Amino acid sequence: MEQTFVILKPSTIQRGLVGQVIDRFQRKGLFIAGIKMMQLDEKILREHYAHLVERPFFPTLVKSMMATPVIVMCLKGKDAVEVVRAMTGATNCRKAAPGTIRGDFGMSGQENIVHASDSVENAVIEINRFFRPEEIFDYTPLTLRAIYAPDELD
Ligand code: IDP
Ligand code: MG
Repeated sequence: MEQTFVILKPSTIQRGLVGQVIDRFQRKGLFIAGIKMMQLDEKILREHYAHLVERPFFPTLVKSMMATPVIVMCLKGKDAVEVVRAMTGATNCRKAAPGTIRGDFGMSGQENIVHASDSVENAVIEINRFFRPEEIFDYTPLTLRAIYAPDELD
């Protein structure tokens, strides 16, 4: 099954929203294949946000992402990348639709609760960037057969 990568950003840690955000992913039927708390540094953020290094807000973004440790997660499910991006909502929380994580929990463009991989290719790169292979677990949840129809599990 497909895997995607999520970061619970420092503002989410600061505001005590960790449980509520993780609960949404679990309620949806996504499984946690990996999860840990870690302190990000400038090196990993320059790789992770390489597409933004030239943008004027980049130094502020880096500082914000290093403000506290973050929680990184590898979530698993059918079409997990697309599903999690849809649950996440638009980048700017003020524009994100109600019902999405950013739409329900935030008011900021920068402090937007979560990062979520934007493609299957980037999900693979990001999981390998933030996790060691032995930190990603392969197990079969008992609820799998209740969450999916048989032909969706092939
Ligand atoms: P995404 O997180 O929705 O994929 P990206 O364009 O990849 O959006 O930007 C990465 C992160 O950089 C955003 O989640 C947000 O925290 C921050 N960011 C993006 N655009 C802006 C901006 O215009 N001002 C401030 N921060 C921004
Ligand atoms: Mg992005």
